[in-house]
Amino acid sequence: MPIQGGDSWTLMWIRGWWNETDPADKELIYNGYEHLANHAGWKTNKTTGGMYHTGLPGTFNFITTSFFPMIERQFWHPDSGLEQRSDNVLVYMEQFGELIDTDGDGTKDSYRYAMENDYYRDAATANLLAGMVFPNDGSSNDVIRDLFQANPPFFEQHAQEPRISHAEFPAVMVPLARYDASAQALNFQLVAGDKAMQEDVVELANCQGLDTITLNGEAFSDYVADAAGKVQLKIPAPTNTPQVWQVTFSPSRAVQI
Ligand SMILES: [Ca+2]
Repeated sequence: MPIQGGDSWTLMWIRGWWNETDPADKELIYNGYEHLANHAGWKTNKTTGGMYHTGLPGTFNFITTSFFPMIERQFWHPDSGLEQRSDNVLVYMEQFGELIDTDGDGTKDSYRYAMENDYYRDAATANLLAGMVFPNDGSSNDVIRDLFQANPPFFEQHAQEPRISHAEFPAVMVPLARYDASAQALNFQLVAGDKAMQEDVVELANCQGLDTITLNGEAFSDYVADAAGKVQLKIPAPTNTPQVWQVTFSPSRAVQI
């Protein structure tokens, strides 16, 4: 059984729509992962010490390798007895990382993984990002399946939660933003990007029932909130030291799903 680009594509996505009412169905896909994890096509790159996959045709090597972190996060678990390869895949891929200027203004605002003369630059970058988001300790095994098959669907579970709806990227960068549903708090950080800030506003959405806003632990009042839950925060110019923001909500805030 060869392992090529299409096989890896299937392994990454199949649990999203696969029925799995019969345990044998799940076992079948798991066997595919086991085959890939143990495949003789894995090689160690001499330059970086990282790991990459080789197969037939060789034009699929880069894209196949890029699928692996997301595949491993869906199938590897501590009892599997299989060697984990994701960390080494990321070590290998880092040599292809490059900063780019996506809007032509002379400032490099974005990052991607680009192997010279390879058609799968953007797809490989997307695959790697998908894999990096989730822990590789067996706690993410059902992430793709839950994304597509959960009831209510994943996007509806979080659609009504407070969030940042606008920041002046890349002048203002958001290294962290997470709504903590149990604490009813939106936590986020802002740092300076590669341009001077022109706007002095960051916009939030779904902020009905807003209670307090703090910046670095101090009460912050320079904002406008409307009845529709939109908030315009008049932020001080960000620096390389993160501004630590917290927005809290009254206990009566209704979370609609
Ligand atoms: Ca730019």
